[in-house]
Order: sequence, then structure tokens, then C-alpha cells
Amino acid sequence: MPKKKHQHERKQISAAEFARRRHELTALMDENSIAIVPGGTLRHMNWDKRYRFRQDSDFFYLTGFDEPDAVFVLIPGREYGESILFCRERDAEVSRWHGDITGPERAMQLFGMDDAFPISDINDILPGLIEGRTKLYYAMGLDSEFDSQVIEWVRKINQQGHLPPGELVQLEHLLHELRLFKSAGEVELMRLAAEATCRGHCRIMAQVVPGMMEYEVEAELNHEFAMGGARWPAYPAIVGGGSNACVLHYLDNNEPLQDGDLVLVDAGGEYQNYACDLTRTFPVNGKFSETQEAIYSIVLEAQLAAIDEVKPGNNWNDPHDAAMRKLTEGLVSLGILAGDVDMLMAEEAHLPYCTKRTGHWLGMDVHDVGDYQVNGEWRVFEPGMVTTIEPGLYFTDDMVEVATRYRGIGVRIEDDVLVTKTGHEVLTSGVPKDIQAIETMMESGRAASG
Ligand SMILES: [Mn+2]
Repeated sequence: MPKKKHQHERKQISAAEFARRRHELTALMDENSIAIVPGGTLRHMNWDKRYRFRQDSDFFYLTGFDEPDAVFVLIPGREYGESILFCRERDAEVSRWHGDITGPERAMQLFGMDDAFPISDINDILPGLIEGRTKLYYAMGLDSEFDSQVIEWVRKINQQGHLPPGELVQLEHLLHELRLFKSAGEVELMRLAAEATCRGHCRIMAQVVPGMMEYEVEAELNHEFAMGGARWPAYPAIVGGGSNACVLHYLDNNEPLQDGDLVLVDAGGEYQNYACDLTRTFPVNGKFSETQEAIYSIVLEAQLAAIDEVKPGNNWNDPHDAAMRKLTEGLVSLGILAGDVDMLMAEEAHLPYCTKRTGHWLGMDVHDVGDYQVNGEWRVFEPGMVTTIEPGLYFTDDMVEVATRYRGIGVRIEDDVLVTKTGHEVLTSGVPKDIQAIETMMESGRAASG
């Protein structure tokens, strides 16, 4: 394998873009209002071991600040500045164990905040900032601990005889509408996430052989993601050999891959908090059987038909409809369904074999934010949106109504698709999905390893 150049330069969202996002949110908020956005906290795995810290996506979107125990406050039109950050104070002893802490003073310069205070002072300072505002924007119901803190601050204002906000508004609606549309800078990071992810999937296609453990495939993926700058996976990888592919959220990844089975790999890297979500299904021994080829071809046709429907003006359900039509036609051709395709579509006869929606928004979260319907109608595609397209067919071992040869086969093919002005761009085209191209890549991998 050729030596890979090490990546020293890491792309990231510019300070100007973070400021622009705060400005855009300010413009959507009412006059005389305040928004409170808590950041993520450290979580324990067991005893004194912690999970790695991953910042809350809403908080990061507005601040770019990547430390735990911070709260962002936005007050449009505030005389002493609109953007306020509460964060941990610098502490030599804590830093000795856990690394550098930015601290309020430096946060102002580095993250473009107008004001910054120690998080330990929040109970004293924040009620005074809330006081007198008529509207409070906050995402109630996501974190019960923080919810009760917000209620406590409001109660404190009341107790002191001052006027608390009369209206509590869910912040997500405004913020998630902004997050749904990806800027050029965001698309660039998503491209880098996709690039690293595609390299990972190509790597394993060239390496998988019968007997390899599912978690070994996962390890190879994670290696390549990190080497491409996507240091962490965007979600736990699904590596399912044989009928494990039919378990939609299979995470055990602890069985050996069998000669003659397919393996379904759903894995993506995260680059600077932007996700890639990619699935390929391929034969463990490098060659599709006739039965596997028949099922795979149906799913691929459905996926290509769905991707074709991703363009401005079409709505979010159009790709799903196109995919379901192809899958239904395919199920008839396999003899699993019988009857008129339109009738079968109306009855949703495909549902036992294809239990997922065809896609979801993608961005800082794998299942990203943004409404799928507006006023009861499917959302219309607009440039800057990114959706996955991931139809599949799954025949579990116990489906006695389907021919024995189809049972225990699960196939999903997933790509990430950006809506452009003129149509779409597949961000994850760097890994093969045609049968011929997959077999060629697998064969060359085997030849190279002797
Ligand atoms: Mn997905």
C-alpha cells in the first residue's frame, strides 16, 4: 500500500462564518428577547473513565467553542454586546491533568464573543440578563437537568419582584432551519468527511476475506477515517455479515464473515463535527452469487432512481416514492410479491422487506435536524440541503413466505446527496457500487496481498 501523505492542515469553519450564523439567528428572533443554548457535558462510561467529549451540535454551530460546561446566550440589541459565553475558568491544576482551558478572557478574542463570564457565576449573572426580556428562546425537554436550572433562574427573577419573560419559545425551530441549509464552508467539510469515509470503504473492499471478524472490518475503517482527518466515526459502525445485515441497527460486530455471505457495512467518519453516512454491501468472497446479484441489482436500481429525484423543486418524498416503486417491481420479479405494481404500492406491500425510510437529512448530526414537512406538505428540495439515499431489502431467516434462497440476505446501498442549483451532487461517489466495479476492486485487493 502506498504511503499516505500526512494531513497537517485541518479545514474548519471560519470565525466569520460563526459570527454570520449568530447574526442570522438574531435576525430571526423577536426584539427584546434572549436565547439560551447550553453546550455538552462530560459523561462517564464507568468509574472514573469518561467518554470522549463531543460538543452539542446546536451550541457548536453558533460558537465553534469545543469545551464542556459552557452556555451560550444571545441577546439581540443588547447594549454591551449580543453574544455572551459562560465557560470554565483557567485552572493550572485541572490543566495539568486534562489539558488547556480557554477561559472567559481568551474566549472573547478567540471566538468573537462580546462578553464572557466564568460558568461558576452563571446563577448570579444570567437571571439579570433574562430579566425584562419578553421572550425566552430555549430548547426545553432535551436535558431535564438544564431545564430545571432555566426554570430556577426564571423563578428567581419572579421572587425578586421583577418581570420574567412572558413567553417561552422552542429555539430549535429557528436554529434548525438555519442548520438545514449548508454553506460552502460546511459542504467543504462534508466533502472531506466523505473523502475519508470513501477511502475507508475502498480499503475494506480490498481486504475482506472469509474468516475476518466483523470488528476487524470496523477497525480498518476507523484507521482509514482517522488517517483522512476524520478522527472519529460519526456513529457506531454497522458491520453485518449474512443475516446480521437484516438487523437494522446491528452493533455487535463480533462474528466471523462467512464464505458465500454478503457483508453490509454502514459506517462514516466525522470531520470537524460534520458527518458522512455511507453503506455498501458486498460479497465476503469477492463474487456475488446469482441470487445475491438479483437482490443487489434491485436495490441499486432503486437507489439510482431515488438519487435522480433529488433536485430543486422536487419534494422530500419523491426519492422515497421512486425507490419504493423500483423495490416493489423487483419484489414482483423475484416472485415475492404478486399483482399490479400500483396496487401493491398503494398497499405498501413492500414494507415487510424494506422497513426504513429512504433517507434523512445529514450534517453536524447523522440524522440531522430540519423539518421534513412544512404546513403538512413534504418539504421541497432547495440548494444546500444534504440528504442520504439508502434503500434496502432485508429478508430475515424466519420469512417463510419467501423462497429459501433469499432468506438471510440484507442489502442496503447508501450515499450522501447534496442538492445543487441545477440538480444534485453525490458526495460519496468515491467508492464503487456497481457489481462489476465492486468485484474488480475486491479482486485487485486480493491480488495485491498475494
Ligand atoms: Mn443513514
